[in-house]
Amino acid sequence: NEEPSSSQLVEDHEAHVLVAEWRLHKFQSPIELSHDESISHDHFDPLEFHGHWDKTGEATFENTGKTAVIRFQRKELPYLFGGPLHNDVYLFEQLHFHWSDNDNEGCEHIFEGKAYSMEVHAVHYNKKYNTFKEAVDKPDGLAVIGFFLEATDNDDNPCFKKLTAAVQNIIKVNTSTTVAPDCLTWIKEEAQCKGYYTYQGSLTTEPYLESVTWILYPTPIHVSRQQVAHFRELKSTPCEKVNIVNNVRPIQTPPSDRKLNIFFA
Ligand code: GRE
Ligand code: ZN
Repeated sequence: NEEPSSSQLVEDHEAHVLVAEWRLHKFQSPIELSHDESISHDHFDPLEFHGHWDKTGEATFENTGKTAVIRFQRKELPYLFGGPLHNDVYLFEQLHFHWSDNDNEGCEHIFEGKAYSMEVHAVHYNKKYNTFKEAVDKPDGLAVIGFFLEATDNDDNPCFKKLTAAVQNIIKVNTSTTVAPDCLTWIKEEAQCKGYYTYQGSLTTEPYLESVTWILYPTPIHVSRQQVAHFRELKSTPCEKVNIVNNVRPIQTPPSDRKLNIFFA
């Protein structure tokens, strides 16, 4: 049993103060999405996906004890542009998953009162801040693309086969495996030229910073029940007794003047 160092105590204290301060703000995520309560726009700048999701360089897939996360090792990262992003370039940082212990819950945002089995977050940071760390507390620091996954009785979704197979290599906490970079090519196909919901919100994990432009695609992607079940096998502690079976933040009630926009394709 190690005593925490004084610098660790100071850091923890500062982190708690930061969390308390941010909680006073009113842009917390996730929220419920509803078509009728959104401002609709028929015309929109499509979100542009640039860079090569599928070329050279491997990706690492890691069990962090809280989620499963994919990062690229290479320097040349895919990036986002256009849409609601005010002409800034947002570089890919990581992609991670949220899920729960059953197929009827597991997403963070709720769409028209319905919960899906999982939610995928592709986290990007504003290039003008140079690093994710610098960007994470800026109001225009992050852009996160969210997709819903819905477990069905159908066969495995082939686009996710490499990923769901790789999940079985990172059962132990803090282990990682390499995956082919083309395991994320489905993102472009699912998102390009489709309409989306967008609003200003926060991280859904500590320290809940209000720095995220959320871009959410409402049509769920179908995967098999087995593909979702693999994620529930991941361990959250080294003693291997506890699985990651709920990494979902509950819905946050937005203030009445919170704006939610829908952009139709
Ligand atoms: C998360 O940890 O779930 C997260 C991030 C960054 C942006 C959004 C988000 O790490 O939900
Ligand atoms: Zn997330």
